[in-house]
Amino acid sequence: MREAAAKSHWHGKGALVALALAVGSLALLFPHGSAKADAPPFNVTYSIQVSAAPGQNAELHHKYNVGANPWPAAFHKNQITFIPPAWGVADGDDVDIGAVVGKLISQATAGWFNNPCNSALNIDFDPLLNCSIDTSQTVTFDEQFGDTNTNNIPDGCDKYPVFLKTMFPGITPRARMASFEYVSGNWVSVNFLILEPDTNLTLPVVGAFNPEASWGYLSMSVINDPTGPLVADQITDLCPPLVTDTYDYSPTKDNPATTGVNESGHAWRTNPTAPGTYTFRCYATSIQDADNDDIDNELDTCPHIVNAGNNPREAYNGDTDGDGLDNACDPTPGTANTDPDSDGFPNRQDKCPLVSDVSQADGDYDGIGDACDKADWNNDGDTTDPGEPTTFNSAVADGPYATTWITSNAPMNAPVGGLAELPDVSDSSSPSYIALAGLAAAALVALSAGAWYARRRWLS
Ligand SMILES: [Ca+2]
Ligand SMILES: [Ca+2]
Ligand SMILES: [Ca+2]
Ligand SMILES: [Ca+2]
Repeated sequence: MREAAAKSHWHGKGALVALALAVGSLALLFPHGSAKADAPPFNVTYSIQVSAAPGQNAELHHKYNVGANPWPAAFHKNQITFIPPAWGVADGDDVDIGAVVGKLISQATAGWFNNPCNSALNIDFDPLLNCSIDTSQTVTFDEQFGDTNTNNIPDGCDKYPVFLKTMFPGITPRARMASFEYVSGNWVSVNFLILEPDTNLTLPVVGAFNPEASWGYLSMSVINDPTGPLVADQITDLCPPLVTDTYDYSPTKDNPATTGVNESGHAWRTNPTAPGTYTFRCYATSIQDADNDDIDNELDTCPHIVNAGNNPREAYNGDTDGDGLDNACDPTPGTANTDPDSDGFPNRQDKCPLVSDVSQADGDYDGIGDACDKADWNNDGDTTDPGEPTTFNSAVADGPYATTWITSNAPMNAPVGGLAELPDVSDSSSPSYIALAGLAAAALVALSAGAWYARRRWLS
């Protein structure tokens, strides 16, 4: 079942950075719109830190956290953060392609080789480069990692990844930041899209997402190619906790790989000129939970059977034979079989553990594969086989999900004596150190387990 998606993204390496402090703001967490009261716990925090005074070029540091306590907690699926419209946000065409504009440092929790989801997985995407937004010149996922024009900038930066056009048809971002890392034998890409305020999107499961212009620029990330085929690999689950630190540098830095070219010195993020209070917003949704047992579909090997006693973080918990398939839907709960349907995807990774589905297709993005996203999983004429749902509505994606909006009212420092006091960014106690705190996030939509944004795709 599920796994696939998310997990993979994270493949790789990395290390996470700890966050700095976030001071000074009030974080509000409130439900919005279609918030689902019965969704599994979804504990998200977000903070943002600005490193300089009004009017200055300044780094933005976003820290996003999907927590583990209380366990169980759902992982996220969609995440969009907003940079207030008063900020200066560079147009990608005004900055050199290949300029170093930031980094993403993450610490996720993974299950490896069908084992429980309890291993730290660190991945750094460093540096993030300013990359082309010319959607008429594209590369495939695989082509991103080449360098056909030998300019020491990956082709996925020189040209626009075609899968982003598939995911966001008709949309040209204001800017794109990307990083390409070779991790444990696999190439991994992350693409951050910065979209103009008021850009309308269609999100998986959620549907239409129409932000107000006053919320500011949308920022979100896409790990690997969510539109590509899933490939069985060693990471079989992703789950909370997840901590990510994303830095938007300003001014830009030189790319040391491009000899003879100095990409430094461009404004990338500029603080508002006026002191005041600015609101950062983060929108996040969780993965769904079809059977309301507080284990989200991506992690629940029995997504249609309540098995709340199973803890997918612990070996043999609710899984007597330890094969990754919970007793609640294991046809042979006392005899281990890590891939009973012989489709190459082990139980914890398989979107349908008991139905062979090499494609792992999941058309409604609910984390349950098409092959078993129905009352009669195996088409044998009855609906009483292990794992088959007792009630089922094929018209909707399975299960409630949590929707969270988090806002952070951030006071920008007032000028001192009529002038903004220059901050000492190495000293967080400096009176002009501006920090904005809040819950939830800055930049990634996609670091998620959801099939749509997070689907894994590795080079073979
Ligand atoms: Ca279940
Ligand atoms: Ca089992
Ligand atoms: Ca299967
Ligand atoms: Ca499905």
